[in-house]
Amino acid sequence: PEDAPWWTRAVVYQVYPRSFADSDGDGIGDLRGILGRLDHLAELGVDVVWLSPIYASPQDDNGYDISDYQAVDPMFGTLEDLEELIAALHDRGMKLVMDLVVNHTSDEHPWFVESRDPDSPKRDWYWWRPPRAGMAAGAPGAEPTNWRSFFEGPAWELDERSGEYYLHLFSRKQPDLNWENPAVRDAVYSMMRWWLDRGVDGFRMDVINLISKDIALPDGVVTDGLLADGSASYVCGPRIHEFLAEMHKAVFAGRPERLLTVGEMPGVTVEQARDFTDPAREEVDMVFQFEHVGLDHGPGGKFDVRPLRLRDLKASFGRWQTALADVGWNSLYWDNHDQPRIVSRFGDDGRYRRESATMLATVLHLHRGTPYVYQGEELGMTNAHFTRFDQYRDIETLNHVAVAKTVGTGSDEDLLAGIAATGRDNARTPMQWDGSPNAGFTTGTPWISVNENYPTVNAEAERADPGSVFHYYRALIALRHDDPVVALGDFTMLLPDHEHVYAFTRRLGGVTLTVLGNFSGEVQETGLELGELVLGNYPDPAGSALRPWEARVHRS
Ligand code: TEU
Repeated sequence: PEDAPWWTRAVVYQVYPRSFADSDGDGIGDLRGILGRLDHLAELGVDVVWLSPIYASPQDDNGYDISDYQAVDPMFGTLEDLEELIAALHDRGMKLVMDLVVNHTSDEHPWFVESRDPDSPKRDWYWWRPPRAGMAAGAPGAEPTNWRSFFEGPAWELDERSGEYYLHLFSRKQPDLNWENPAVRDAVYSMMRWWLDRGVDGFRMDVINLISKDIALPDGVVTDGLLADGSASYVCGPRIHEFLAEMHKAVFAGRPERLLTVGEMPGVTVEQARDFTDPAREEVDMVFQFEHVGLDHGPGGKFDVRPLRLRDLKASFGRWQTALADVGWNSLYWDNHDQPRIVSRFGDDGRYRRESATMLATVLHLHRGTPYVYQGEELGMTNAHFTRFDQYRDIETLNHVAVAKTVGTGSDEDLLAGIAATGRDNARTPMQWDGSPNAGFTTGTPWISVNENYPTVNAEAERADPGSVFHYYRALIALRHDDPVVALGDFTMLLPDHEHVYAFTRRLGGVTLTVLGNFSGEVQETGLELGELVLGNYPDPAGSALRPWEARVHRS
């Protein structure tokens, strides 16, 4: 129906500015580089651009450690460049969503610098605690809780000046803000309004479900070694709904234009997501959940990679489609700057790169929800396939390698295999624009190596080939814009137990779309009766069976 929010028919494109396009030859992408590539985004047909952080930052976690929320880091350009980008996107009918990183700041943010002084009024803007009772500051195990951080090691760092520890769920240069303090919340809301007043159209909210902690700060259950998973004390904590409702009232209420808010929520469940995205609760429009991107993690965590079982993926996505069918809304993603590239992860990035990339895109984009396209996904860009430790840049990977080498778990070969399969740098190699040196990304030395396949996998080659991944994504995005069944139809999973075929229907107003995806390199029978072919990733008409990595959308 017409009264459905605009983002039910929209597709969002994520730009990772550091790796998108470099305009000044310093080897790092920047805002003027993005300005020079808007034709690509317009031709793709996306509606919204989500920018990963471009704020002032020491770049400890590539900008997810912010030292000034209202300044553009000189490496990306100026506030004027950003305002020019906002205007240019609006001129083309596109919107701009900023990345909001307010669970933590950089330790170089003036708020934290001041907070280090135990007598400052900002002391309580962060989580400061004395050593564990009866233990000396700095002694092993003296941290206030036994939680491990997402980036290895304890989640508490001792500050000699006060002899107290501060909490950092991520790196020690990313101290957690204390959201219990209303002064912190007011400062965040004021900054958000400042950005909306500048014409920004919404926010992607970084780990926003971690901002409410159990103020008792209890220990977690130790499973291996000294540190524990403390997530029960901070994932969707006690006041999370209260804080998001307060934020909505303080920042978004009363603003005429329809804005977009998407909360990144590691560990969120479908039940919780129903509440977060229930429009009546006015918290967020949609969330990024993490179930499907955990299905290939073994008992050792993300770097202990196991093959995907398609039935697990269908069960997970099916659960999310069912749970949010009548209340709330799904986001739909394979790739982002934290995930390996999907064509290498769940597809075949060799012989069947084009077929598997377009099959994966078809299955995702035909679900009910708002699809997110990560830069390069529309080109079928693949994992980096790095072979040496010195090619990696990401703090998560570098810390993982350092700890693994210290404790001596696994050979270098195993370690390299794990980070090559699932390291975040896979998504962070430069965007491949053309076959010229450095794939047209920079005239300088890129901050991270360009993928060696850029001479064949690049936007110029994709644009020239009518059967390319790029043109297929254009067709998929156009289908969502044009066909209300794609945006608003219901969802029914078919063949739930089939090991290799993903099949489902979408229905609205008497129209049925049947979507099929072959997640294998072999021919697969489905036995399904099918209507007219709306879209397919093989050039010639389809027979009854699905060819290797074939995707089809039929209408009846
Ligand atoms: O990611 C949060 C998050 O959960 C990821 O760290 C994820 O768990 C991990 O990367 C999977 O391997 C957000 C940002 O997207 C990420 O880039 C930041 O590093 C992190 O928060 C801290 O801001």
